[in-house]
Amino acid sequence: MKKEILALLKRNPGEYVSGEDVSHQLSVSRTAIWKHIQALREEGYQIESQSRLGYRLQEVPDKLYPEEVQDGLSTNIIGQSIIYYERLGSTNDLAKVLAAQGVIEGTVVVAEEQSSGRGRRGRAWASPGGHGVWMSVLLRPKLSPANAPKITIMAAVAVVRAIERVCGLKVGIKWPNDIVYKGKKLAGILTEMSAEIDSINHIVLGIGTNVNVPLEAFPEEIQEKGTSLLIATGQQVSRVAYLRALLEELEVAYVQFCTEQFDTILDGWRKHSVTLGEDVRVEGIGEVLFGTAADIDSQGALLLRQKDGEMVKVLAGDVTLRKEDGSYC
Ligand code: BTX
Repeated sequence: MKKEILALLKRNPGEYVSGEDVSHQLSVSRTAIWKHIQALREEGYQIESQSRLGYRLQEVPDKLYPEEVQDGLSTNIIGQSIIYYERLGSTNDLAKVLAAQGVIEGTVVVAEEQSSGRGRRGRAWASPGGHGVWMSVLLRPKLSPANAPKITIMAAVAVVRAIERVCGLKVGIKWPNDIVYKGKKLAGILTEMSAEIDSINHIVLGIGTNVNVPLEAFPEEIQEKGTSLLIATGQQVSRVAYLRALLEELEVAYVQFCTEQFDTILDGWRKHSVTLGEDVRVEGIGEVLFGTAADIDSQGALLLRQKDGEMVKVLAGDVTLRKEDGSYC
């Protein structure tokens, strides 16, 4: 009922809706309306009330509430169910628990703040409250586990497109999972999988985007290497609009992925890559490789041309680009 009252107020922007009209249209008592209005106010909605005129929605809070994100959301799979928390350890961790409980594909977990946000290989992901979009999506592709790295590639393309859509900023992708702007990290992707030998049970795709994170909200050690849309554009970006765009772009890419149109995704990836053609250092699992990033293959692996001309395939690792002075960053 609270949602319906909010929707009714939104359908009448800038106008008063009388208690009588709400009561009549939604078949609810005036006392109940008042209680729901109070609850909405506690969530941060500014609703004016005038005894003869009724209620008027004045301001929507800057929160990633499901009803805000789903308002106008054009997806069929991703984001049909959104689970919202003010504060959570890690959205990926909760999504995994929910996956085991059998929630529907496309379920999204989002938190204003993460107290133990995770990156790859046990690294931490700074997730200060109210500034970013820290979210995870549950996917159940009917494919073999070998396809999982493609999900990260797919997500990177979706993030870049969503950013461009909401604020016009052209950002780059550094293989495999970094979204960068002027060499600094703007967003990161953590893909985690539960699988049998030959089939994926589920994938939890976690994406952290520094949307309105001011420099001082980053831990000191990240201030040098991290950036945000706010820092890059000098303007606040609507987190709700960004999350909605991200869910929509993810769905477009996911449908392509599931219908074997990965080449289309790869084309998008190549277009935004800041890695291809560069001399790089790749820290893989237990080895460090140097060479030129030649391409990515149809599985999302990086093809590295080493000095002796030999081409090696790298499935996972951290890439740093060679600068003019010979150092890597
Ligand atoms: P990664 O391992 O590629 O990057 C982690 C590294 O990035 C850290 O060691 C640190 O140097 C740097 N870093 C940490 N926080 C930030 C930040 N906010 N901005 C820029 N640089 C940072 C990247 O892993 C994958 C990140 C996924 C995060 C999402 S958020 C929602 C979901 N839940 C969760 O716990 N993780 C994912």
